[in-house]
Amino acid sequence: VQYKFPEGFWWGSATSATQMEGAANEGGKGKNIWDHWYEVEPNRFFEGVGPESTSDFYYRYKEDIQLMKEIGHNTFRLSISWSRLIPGGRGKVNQEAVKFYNNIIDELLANGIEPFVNLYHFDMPFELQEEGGWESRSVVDEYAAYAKEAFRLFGDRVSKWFTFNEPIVPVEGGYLYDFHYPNVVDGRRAVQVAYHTMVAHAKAVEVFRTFDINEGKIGIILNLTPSYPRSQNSADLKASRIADLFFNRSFLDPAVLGEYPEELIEILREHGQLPMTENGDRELIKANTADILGVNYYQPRRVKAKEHLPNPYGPFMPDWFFDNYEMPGRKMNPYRGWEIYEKGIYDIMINLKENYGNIESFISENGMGVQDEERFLEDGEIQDDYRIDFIREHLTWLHKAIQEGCNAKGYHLWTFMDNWSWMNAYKNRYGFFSVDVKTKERKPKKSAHWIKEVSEQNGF
Ligand code: BGP
Repeated sequence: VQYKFPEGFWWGSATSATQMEGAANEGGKGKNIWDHWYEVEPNRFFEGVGPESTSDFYYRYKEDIQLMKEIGHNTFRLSISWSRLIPGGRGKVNQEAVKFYNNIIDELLANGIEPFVNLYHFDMPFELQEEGGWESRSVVDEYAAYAKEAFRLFGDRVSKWFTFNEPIVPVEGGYLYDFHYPNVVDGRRAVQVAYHTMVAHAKAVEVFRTFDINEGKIGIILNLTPSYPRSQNSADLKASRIADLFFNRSFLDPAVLGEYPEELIEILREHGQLPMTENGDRELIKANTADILGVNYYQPRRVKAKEHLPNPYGPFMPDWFFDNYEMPGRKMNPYRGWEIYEKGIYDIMINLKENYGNIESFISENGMGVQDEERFLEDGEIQDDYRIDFIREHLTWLHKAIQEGCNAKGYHLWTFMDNWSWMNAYKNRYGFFSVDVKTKERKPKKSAHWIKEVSEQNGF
């Protein structure tokens, strides 16, 4: 073994309720924005395949947890569906959901797999979205109430908690770039949504601290996209710094350091975009920082100085301050179209060590989406050597970061088995296991055997 990881390293994978559970209209679950959006626009992004059954984990969790164990997982991240636990988003807890999540947690623990539980993965209960979603301050309070229920119900057995997965994505998708419900393009509302999400995070952390959860930790999962400038000239550097402020530091700083970057506040103030706040928010955010940080890393952001002036009458956008830059010769995932830059994982970790108190962290998502993966089928098994290479290269950089003192505790692949996705239904396959969309049959890919070996020898 050339690359040995620290003892107790977390090997596993991640998923989310909407993408994996299925049973979207069963077990007393309420509607979330994805159920709704699919109902009204089934063909816009979803190719006519909705979230109603996805990978059917709701009914097959036992079998799936055996497969997790079989490939050496010692940890697994899932999310609780707010609209399943509390249909409508407020009020009464759904006992069928309690039973379901209890079963999963107990089954994982019985198989030596520690559950990492995330409270929110893009899935606002539809009724609360109708009340304004994250634009509404009362939804923030409902979220804190939901978090409290979850800690009360499952906190005796779950000790790793996360408030949000990639909270910037609903801001980008829902309020800036039109790829998540409610498909609004309005910078001011985007800022308000981002701010309220952070307040919600801090409130949930505050509630968490009132519970006596044995060695319990709470944190947040952020998709960090290191920002690389085209050149070292001052205009490119500035563009890259501002992109970093908007897309990384807008959540990373308040979540870990307890305060927003001064420069970000200045930019928003200058453009009249500061959000509405309440007395006490600043102290709340300051006092309730994360214990642990999940890092989702897929691709970097390459940035250059703005070449054309933005339309001054258009809505305020982060894009006023930079252009994206397609670096010649960059390595692309040929099967999906995202850049692959393995060293990004190292740069993120070094940044956390140097500027964020070396907070305890782990790679909570990293993975390679592949379209038409069936074409790699040989002798009944998908030969995903490209995925093995992808994981190995990223792990090599993660290993180097750990060698240099970074506090990285684990690696979770996105995802355990192929699942339904927000923008493209089943187009991009990511799993260690393939899933037949019709029969739901699971089959290991070559990478499943490989990761089993890696997890068992704690390195490669
Ligand atoms: C992340 C999300 C996941 C997952 C993944 C892959 O941003 O947290 O939910 O979907 O991206 O992206 P996609 O499914 O769009 O290929």
